[in-house]
Amino acid sequence: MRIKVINPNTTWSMTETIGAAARRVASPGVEIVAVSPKHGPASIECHYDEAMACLGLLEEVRQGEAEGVDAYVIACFGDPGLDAAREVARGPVIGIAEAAMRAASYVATGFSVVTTLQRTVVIAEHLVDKYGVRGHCRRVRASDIAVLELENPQSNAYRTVLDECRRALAEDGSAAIVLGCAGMADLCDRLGDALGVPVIDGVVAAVAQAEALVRAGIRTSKVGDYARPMPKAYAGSLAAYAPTAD
Ligand code: 5HY
Repeated sequence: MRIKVINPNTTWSMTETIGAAARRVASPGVEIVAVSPKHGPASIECHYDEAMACLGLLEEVRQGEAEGVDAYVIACFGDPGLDAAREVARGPVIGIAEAAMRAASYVATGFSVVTTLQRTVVIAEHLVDKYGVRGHCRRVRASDIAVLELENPQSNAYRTVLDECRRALAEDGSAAIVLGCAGMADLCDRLGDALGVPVIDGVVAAVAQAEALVRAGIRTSKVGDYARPMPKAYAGSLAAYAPTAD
């Protein structure tokens, strides 16, 4: 089995962090291919970043289809391009936000999301409603750390995120924490040990769910709105991205 884990931002050190987390949970015999697109934002922290990251992300899915990839993980907490990727892919495509939120709902009656900048809170809030977990999500909080500061050993990121997690558990009535950034994957185990509650990293949750779906023979439906994109002309520099009949 081959699972392609796509970090839609172009910061390779974060892709390596994500790949390491994915490999720790993958079963023997499951190949994890962790990639970033060749072009796109260094980090995704607003709607514009998300939109611009989708082109490279979808190109990685298109290439994966030619490489025989069995499932995909979109390793960015906004789950950018998720529905479009599901149109292109035959296998399951799992976004880390959806995977983490659903996993949290299995192990606690209430969870808080702790993400990065305040302006990304609304993106996670929209996903809470899209995925139907409003009854479980007590609050989406920002730790007010920039995504790339998670890659900076001098940034004290662990302490910043830990303090916000502690406030969540004290104030929100939550019994679990969802980490709101793929770049937090390497903080997960330490945070869980310090907090004494389930701390869920979306990369791990998504890889586990993707692997389970592939083993169960469950693939993305090609009927309805996840059918393949219709062939048509794309003008200008996007011509190479035009959907084809194959
Ligand atoms: C992520 N951004 O997981 C999101 C987190 C965020 O570059 N990778 C990013 O703050 O939305």
